[in-house]
Amino acid sequence: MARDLPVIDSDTGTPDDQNPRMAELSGTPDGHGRRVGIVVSRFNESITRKLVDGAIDACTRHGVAFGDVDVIWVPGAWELTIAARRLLGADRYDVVVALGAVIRGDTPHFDYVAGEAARGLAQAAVEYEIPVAFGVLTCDTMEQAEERAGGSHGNKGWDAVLAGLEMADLFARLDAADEA
Ligand code: INI
Repeated sequence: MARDLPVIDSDTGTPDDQNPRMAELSGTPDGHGRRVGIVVSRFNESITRKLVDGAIDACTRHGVAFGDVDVIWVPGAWELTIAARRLLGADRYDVVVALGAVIRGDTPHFDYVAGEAARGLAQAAVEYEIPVAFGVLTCDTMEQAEERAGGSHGNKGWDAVLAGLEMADLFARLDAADEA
């Protein structure tokens, strides 16, 4: 498969069929013409609402049409996987973005919810071969979550969209290289 990729000259950064050394390809977070499905949990909604605001802002600022962004709310992070799988199976989205906030309490509940959300979302992405961005905060305290939902550590909803759009663009380039 890699043999079919364009060969990039490592000195000039341009394709160079005469001097093949390696194939190098990456995507950019270009949202033009792309459809984004956002699944977000209501648990810790004061945090997740900020994540979804950041995610929508990232979509529209990177070229996704407002009408091509859908936001689907679920009760908690545990439910993110099954909702994401519905979106992935809908044949509508180029990217699915999962947003949530799991905050550690006094019981092992945190580990089950956070662990299964991560495992389930990763597995779904691999099965469907559609990027699923992981914007689920797993924090010890509410303060840490605030810092990552538009505070001193940025907005992980925004970051998740950028990663998802970059992967969608990369996959489009890989598809084009396969067909060339
Ligand atoms: N869901 C979260 O999204 N974050 C949490 O911190 C959390 N805690 O701590 O319990 C949480 N639990 C609910 C869970 O996601 C399910 O909605 C619930 O178990 C019903 O299936």
